[in-house]
Formats: sequence, C-alpha cells, structure tokens
Amino acid sequence: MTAVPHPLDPATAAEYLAGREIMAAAGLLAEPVRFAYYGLEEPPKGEVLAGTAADRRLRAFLINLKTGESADVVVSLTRRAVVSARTVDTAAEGQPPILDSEYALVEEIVRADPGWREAMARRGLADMSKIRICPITAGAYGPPEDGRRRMVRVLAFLQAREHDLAWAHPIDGVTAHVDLIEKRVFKVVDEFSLPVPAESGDYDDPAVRGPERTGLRPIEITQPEGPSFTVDGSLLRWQGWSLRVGFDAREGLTLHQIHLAGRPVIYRASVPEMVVPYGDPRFRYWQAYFDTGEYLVGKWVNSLELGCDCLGEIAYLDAVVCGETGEPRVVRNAICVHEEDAGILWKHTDIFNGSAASRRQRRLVVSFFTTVGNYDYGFYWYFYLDGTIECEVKMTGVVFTAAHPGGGHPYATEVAPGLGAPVHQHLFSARLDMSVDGLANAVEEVDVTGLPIGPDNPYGNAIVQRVTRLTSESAAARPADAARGRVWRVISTTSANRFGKPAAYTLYPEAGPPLLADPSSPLAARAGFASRALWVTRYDPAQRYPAGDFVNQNPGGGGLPAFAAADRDIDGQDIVIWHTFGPTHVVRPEDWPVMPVTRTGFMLKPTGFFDRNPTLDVPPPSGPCHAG
Ligand SMILES: [Cu+2]
Repeated sequence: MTAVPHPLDPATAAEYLAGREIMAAAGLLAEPVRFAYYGLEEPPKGEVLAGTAADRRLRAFLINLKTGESADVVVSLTRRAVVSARTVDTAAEGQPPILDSEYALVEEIVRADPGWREAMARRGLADMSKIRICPITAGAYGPPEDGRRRMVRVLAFLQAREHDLAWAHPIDGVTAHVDLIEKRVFKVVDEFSLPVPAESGDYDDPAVRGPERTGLRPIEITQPEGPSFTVDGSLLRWQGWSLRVGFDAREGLTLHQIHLAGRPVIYRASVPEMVVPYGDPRFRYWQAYFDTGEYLVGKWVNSLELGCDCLGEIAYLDAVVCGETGEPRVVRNAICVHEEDAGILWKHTDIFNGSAASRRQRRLVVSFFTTVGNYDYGFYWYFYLDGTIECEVKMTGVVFTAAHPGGGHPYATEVAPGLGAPVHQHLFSARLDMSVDGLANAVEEVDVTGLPIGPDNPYGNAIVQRVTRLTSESAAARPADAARGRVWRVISTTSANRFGKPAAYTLYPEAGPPLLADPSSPLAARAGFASRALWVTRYDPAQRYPAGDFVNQNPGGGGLPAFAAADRDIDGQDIVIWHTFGPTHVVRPEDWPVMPVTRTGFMLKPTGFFDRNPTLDVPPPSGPCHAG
C-alpha cells in the first residue's frame, strides 16, 4: 500500500481492496454479502489538528442479499483489523442504501408478476419488455410488517421505442411493492387508470427538438499564463485560500480545512443529505427521495468533459467509488477545479477626486455533477477574492411525471398533453463544521427591523439589528425569516478585529419554505432536519448525517432533531452548523422535457473577519482600464 500523505485524503483504490481483504479474512463477506456503502472513516478532528491521526480506517455497510442481515463495519488499514462490526437492527434503524443490482432485479421481478401483468392488461398493455420499472425507496408508512422487509415501491413508464424518453409516458394509478430479500411483489395497488400520455419527450429526436438554432458564435475562455491556483494532491491553494478536497460515495464532495489568509474558517463542509418530497396525496403519497442517504449521490458521480461540462483551464480530480462487491472504480474527471471571472468586484467613479477605478471579481470553483434517477444535480463551491464562500446546487434533468387528469388538479402542472409533473421540494442540508479563527465559536441570529415612532425616533426612520445569541442546541433550531432579513453570524469567541468585535462569518440563507409536509406526517418524522433552516450542534464525530446513518426505511426520529434534543451548550464551543436550503418546485411548462438549470444555495461572508475591504490590493485588469 502506498503512503498516505494526509489523513483526510480520500481512500485510494488500493486501500479499498486492502479493506475488503480484511473484511473477507474476518468472515464478513460470505456470499451473498454486498457493499451498500464503502468509504473513508475520517479520523477525529482532535487527532487531525494535533497531527496524531495515525489510524487509517474505512467504513462499510454490508448486506446479505439472501437473509437481509445488515452490518455497519469499520476496519483499520493501519492495524489490518476489524475495529467494529455491528449488526444493524433494520426495523428500528433503517435499511442500508439501495444497491445497483436491485434496480435490474426489481424490473425483472415486477415484469414477471401475475398481479402486475393483470394491472397492465387492464390498461391494454401486454408487452412487458416495453414497460420500464422505476424502483423508489419505500419510506416508512406502515403497516408495521413493512418495516421488517427490505422493500421498494415502483412506478412504471412506457418505453414503446428504444430511444423514447420513458418519463414522458407514465403508467399512472398503479404501483407494485417489492420485497428485495424475498425477491417478489407482495402487493399491487391499482387505484385508478388514466391514459398513458403519448407525446414524445425525446429531446434527442430532431422531430421533437426542431432544427438547431443558429447565430451562437464561439465563446472561448483562455488563460494564456495558466490558472492562478495550484493543486498539490488534494490540497488546493488560490489567492490566500487553502483547502483539501475529498470525495465520498455518499456525500459527494467534502471540503476540509478551509483557510483564508492562514486563518481557519471551516474545518469541514459538505451537503450530507437532501430530500425530495412530492406533494401528490393520492397513491404516490410515499414518493420522497433522500438522494444522499438512500441512493448515495457520490456513487452516481458523472465523469466530466472539457468543453461540454466545464469551460476554460480546468484541473480535474478523479474520484474512487466502490461497487457492491467492494471493487473500486476510478471515475475520471469527477471533480472540476477552475477559476472564473465573476464580474465586477468593486468600482467607483468619484465626483470629487476624479478617481475612476474598477476591479474584476474572480472565484475558485470546485464542483461535481451527479445523476440520481430522473434528476441531475451539480454541487458547486465557490471561493471569492473578498472572502465570500458560496455553495450552489444546479438542478437539471427530467422532472418526475404522472398522468394529468385535466381540469384544476392542484398537485401537478400539465407539461404536455395529459402529462403532469407533481409539485415537490428539493431540500438540501449543508453541514458546516465551523472553525472561525479556531474551534471556539458561537452563533448569533441577526434580524433587522424598523422601530416605531417615539421620542428617540420622531420620524419613524430608525432601523436596528436585533441580535440574539443562540446558546443551546434546542434554542438554535431556527426558521428563516426573509421579512426580517434574518442571517446567522458565526463568531469566534477568542478572536477580535480592530473594533474589538468578534471575527465572524455570516450565513445568508435564501429563506425559502421549509418542509411543507404536515409536522405530524410520517415524512416529517424522517426528514425532521428539513423543518428548520438552521441547526447548531456541538461537534460530535458520530453526528454526520442530518437524517441519521441509515435513512432508507428509517421510521424517523433520528438525525438533527435527535442530536439537538441533547441540548448541549454551543456558546464558545466547537460547533457545527447545519443549513437547510432549496426550492419548492412548482413545475413550469418550460421545465419539460429537460429542465434548464435551476439554482439554489447560500453564502457565507466574512463579517468583521477583516478590518476593511480585503481586496484593495487586487490590481486593475491589464489593458485599457483606468488604474484610478
Ligand atoms: Cu424539481
């Protein structure tokens, strides 16, 4: 095994193979045991910061496909030993994520099922080979026996010709419930029948797309002297920023030890969960995807292409993800690193001294794209010259469809004749393990408000900030409030600026609606993290996933609400902030048949972290501009 340069570097293919050998030698990989997840078990923060992290570990979720027995295993590569191997109580804790092979298996099982074939026959559909089966995680809705199964529910689409876009042709009103261990359909729900929408959605077909437009002349991004960043293994450096890039089959990109001007800002940043609940209450009430915990967004990472996915001087990093036999697979060009012009940084034409100065903003971009079923998500992290950090998710792909019954159906938009796209939410949870000038941090909620007319405010124009220190975990589960311009300031309790105020970074949310499912619903129990825009918890290396470790069929109650219930002190402590963001997607006709990118995200801006604008030293662009 090759030497590991840094304890937070992603696991290598050789390490995954070595870990598999250790598990096999311990008898954990008897046939038919499969890997549902396999990734780096990061060392505790204290050891990393002290430089004493010597034990290199991997974590695996294993499942026996015959018995359903599931295990959560940690191995030490350093000691060549199993550290822990715990049997998961799947009825209480939830199931490991869906496996690749289960997709093919489910299609086979459902197509062969007599009850399903009858339901299709009632719709005049006889050729099972043209029916595409879409397995969807089942959630936890009862009856109780469902919780003891490893199961999926399926929706079906007609793909009459080989290149048809199946999503254009939903076979609505019917679903099969499949037991993945018994390998059979145990229930078919046939609630109603609507015609299968016929209009083609095959946007590759010139007959659908129409002739290509003309007039788009080339745009070329050139950096004749090369980019301004450096890549040293997983360490990126650019304009005072430094950070380490990791990649995980579950979370996708993980960013570590983000420093600016030699000062720590964030110890670890990632988006470790998302949920996409659908708002149609009929028989598909259970449709809600936890893309990260149930499907593993990192595992579905795309291999990016220069000139198509990324423009300019790109540095690509590969990712290693493992298949279900634990075999490593190198995804070439999985992570894109580049530098972008970002418009005006600052500009002023002064009426008194005649100065006319202008500076260009730039950002360092670290991103990846993943495809989970019908949707494609791009996760982008931006680092700006002025100290701003931005997280942006680009949502594209094909919206999930249903037949549209016509008339004033409130739960879906008609996007083609008889074709509906149900309303849904995309709620992401970012985990930001903050370290603003060190580990001792605290969070203030900052609202702005006008004051009523009174003796100190005779004309009623006063505007003030209302600052509330969030001192305990239970008090720090907060909603966004756009009407008050609510932001959250993460302050250092040990470092001050020249005004004697704490060095800080402020989280600016988009402030969209939180989870709209009823608070007493089964979904709200499982997606509790999405009911608040902000959570603040005390750092705990075991608390990594907003909806819990095992999300698939988890009955609920875990994750952030459970972490916060401990109500630990978060004032001046080593804290993690968790931010829920994302749109409620009322689909537009223009989102069909493939959706133009919709963006969502949040920003973190230095707030008294510097003593003044930190970009006065940015030189003017070369060329005809005035220097001031
Ligand atoms: Cu959407």
